[in-house]
Amino acid sequence: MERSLVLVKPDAMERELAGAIIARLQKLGLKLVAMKMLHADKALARKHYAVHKDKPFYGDLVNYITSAPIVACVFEGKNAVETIRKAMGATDPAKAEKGTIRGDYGESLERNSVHGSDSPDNAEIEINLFFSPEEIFGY
Ligand code: IDP
Ligand code: MG
Repeated sequence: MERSLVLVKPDAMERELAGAIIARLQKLGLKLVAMKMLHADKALARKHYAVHKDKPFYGDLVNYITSAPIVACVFEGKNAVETIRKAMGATDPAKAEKGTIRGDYGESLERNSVHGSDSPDNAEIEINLFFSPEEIFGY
């Protein structure tokens, strides 16, 4: 069974959109198997965005995701990664279709409301950064 890590980013948290975003993902037939609110520290953020460490926006990205509390979730189901990526829409909200999370809620490339894992392998790595095995439920 495939899993994906979802983060509700600070811009969406500020606008009280966590529930709306999680509800959209639950309606896709995916199972919510772990969830927590946390204020990520720089070390966690740097690891989470390690694939981008050589990009010019890496520092800003780490500062942004650590700027306020976020909600982290694990969703499980068939094609969870691709299903969530489709529901999120394009990285840049200006290019994301209406009806997608970023198309409807995103404010800018940085303030794009949501993170979703980009592959099943990266999902497992990301999930392990945010959750211990006892915090993930099968039911
Ligand atoms: P993704 O979130 O759609 O997987 P990634 O390419 O993995 O997109 O980038 C991670 C995050 O970094 C994006 O969600 C976005 O907020 C931010 N980002 C991506 N490209 C840029 C950029 O060119 N400038 C500033 N921020 C960017
Ligand atoms: Mg990505």
